[in-house]
Amino acid sequence: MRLKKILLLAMAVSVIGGQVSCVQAAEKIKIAMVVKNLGNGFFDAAHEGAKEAATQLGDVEIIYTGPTTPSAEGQIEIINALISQKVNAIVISANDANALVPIAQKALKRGIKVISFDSGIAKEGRLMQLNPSNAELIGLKQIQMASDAIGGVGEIAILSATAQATNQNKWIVAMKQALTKPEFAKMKLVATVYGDDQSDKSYREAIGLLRGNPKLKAIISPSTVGIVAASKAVVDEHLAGKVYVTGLGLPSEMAGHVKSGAVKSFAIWNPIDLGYAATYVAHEFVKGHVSGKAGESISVGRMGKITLDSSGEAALGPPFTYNKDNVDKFSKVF
Ligand code: RAM
Repeated sequence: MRLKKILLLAMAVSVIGGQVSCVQAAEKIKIAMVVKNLGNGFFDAAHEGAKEAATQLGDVEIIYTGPTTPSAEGQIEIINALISQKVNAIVISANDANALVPIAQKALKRGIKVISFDSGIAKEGRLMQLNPSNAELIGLKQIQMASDAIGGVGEIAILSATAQATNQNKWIVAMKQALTKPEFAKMKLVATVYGDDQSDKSYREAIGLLRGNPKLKAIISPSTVGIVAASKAVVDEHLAGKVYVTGLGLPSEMAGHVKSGAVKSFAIWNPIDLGYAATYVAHEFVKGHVSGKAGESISVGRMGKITLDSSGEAALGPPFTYNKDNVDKFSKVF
């Protein structure tokens, strides 16, 4: 009975003009989304977007996976397994730009389309990198928000994700560049620490920043995990209204901290859209519609088209700013 069912499902038998033709039911395109780590709300939202794209495309199966803590080693193991599973595409937010290149190249040699999104793999290990937005803009935006919160004067510190994260490292470079602008001359970056996108480590690092730098005025966290932990640390140390936290956060996780007074404003792009677009991109590569050449335009469903630059990268729109006036509304979305 079960066998009969399987046979019926797997084969469409049609009789055309006396001829019998057996058509194998089309297998779905397997797209694996490999995130920095599981249990991160940012990637859960990207997964939502991937599922939305898969539903629209109709011929896609999403395999959502990642290590429990954000490490390149964990992702290498996962990619090895995905190669054996013969997935059609891997869409990865990389924990290290270079350490993942050999395994990514192995996957590429087996015909798997490897695309990085959010946090990139070095050029030689992927067909393209999908950036959420422009890195310089993301850096400048965060310095601007810190400046607005503290009146442009005082010590600031950065609480990042892992020390190897491609995306955060690019944004830190951009923040340092922004700080050289005359309008930010009275702000001083006194420390950069790493919470590894883990709540407990980020919290401990934030407490360390607050206790070790009594003149600190702002903590910028370019990580959705770090910004929540830093806000909690500011509240727990009774420093709300004295030290301000800003950076990149999810409205759903930050609404309470806008109310607690630890945060005046923060920013982020839509992570659902990012996961959605990354899935469309992978589909376009698997279908052979694009190959990753500079100048190529790629269709990303409801989001229109994106264009590859000379480094094989493309970017979505600018980040959006949240504060007490709009955070509740958006906290229902992501
Ligand atoms: C964390 C991750 C992710 C980053 C966001 C802003 O969730 O580090 O890669 O894009 O923060």
